[in-house]
Amino acid sequence: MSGGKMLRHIQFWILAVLGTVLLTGCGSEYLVLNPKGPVAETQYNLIIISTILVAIIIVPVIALTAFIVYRYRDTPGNKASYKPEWAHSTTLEVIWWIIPIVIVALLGYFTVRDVYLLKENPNKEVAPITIQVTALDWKWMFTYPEQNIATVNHLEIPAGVPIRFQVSADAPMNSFWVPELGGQIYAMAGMATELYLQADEPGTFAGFSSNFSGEGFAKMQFDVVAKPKDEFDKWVKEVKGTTPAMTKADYEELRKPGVTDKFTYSAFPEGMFEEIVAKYGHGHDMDYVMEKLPAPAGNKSSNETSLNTHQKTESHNMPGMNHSSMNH
Ligand SMILES: [Cu+2]
Repeated sequence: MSGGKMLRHIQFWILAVLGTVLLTGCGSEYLVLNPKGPVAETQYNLIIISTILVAIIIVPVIALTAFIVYRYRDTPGNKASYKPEWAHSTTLEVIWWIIPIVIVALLGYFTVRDVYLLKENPNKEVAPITIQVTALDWKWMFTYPEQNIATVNHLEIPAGVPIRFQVSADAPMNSFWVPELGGQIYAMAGMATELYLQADEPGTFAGFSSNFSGEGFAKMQFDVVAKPKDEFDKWVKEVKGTTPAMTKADYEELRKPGVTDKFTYSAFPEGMFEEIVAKYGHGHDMDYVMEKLPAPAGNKSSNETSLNTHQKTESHNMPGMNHSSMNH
């Protein structure tokens, strides 16, 4: 087989493999590759752009490696030219510096652009609703400050409306992830991370913790049910009329390590999420936390309440937290 013929063989196999991958498409089991909202879509596009940019280097390098091994193999009668004195080529130097520089610049441009884009409301035409997410051992608690309802291990959202999630933890670190709606964000004690997600159409989407957190980790799953706005409003009304209110004692029970079922509450103690965040903050990040978490309407003193509660309670009892190794 000549070198040219071999190269054509290699090209054939690369095209065959790429063709198979592309034509097969993605089954619905690949959640990340099936975006169901604007955030997941932006991230999906970034994955595709990055893969193509990276393939510009990887595919020729793999093909050339195979070609060179074959072309310069040590067999009698190999006609490939042998140039032991060959040391420098300006043309080649330019090629293998310029191409990576352009690729890295493009990767950087698209990544930074999307990272900043996704920090903001992905749907400027619609006002977002806020949902507070608290990772507990080993369950997810969701509090809706605007509706004053709470749920555990399940989430209902209006479709077509951006959701501004504020994510914290009253437990070791977890990670809040609804792959069909967007990438994960860490749930950490003492701070509230922010994540916008939106489901374009009604549907049920799987939610996970994507950061291992111990014994009950595998059960830290929840469904996100997106429904039309009027059905969501109906659901809120129903919750208000038919479920119990969460008390502080209920919460203390809930935060004990263990696996639980789904729960729904018609109310929750005012400022509870802010208190959970403040509990572990002991001063360093408080300005930031409080600026991000304005006091609920009608309770102007809740910030102070949170701070006082924090100082009195277990501000340094975080399991697994090594304060001496932290930069305070
Ligand atoms: Cu500390």
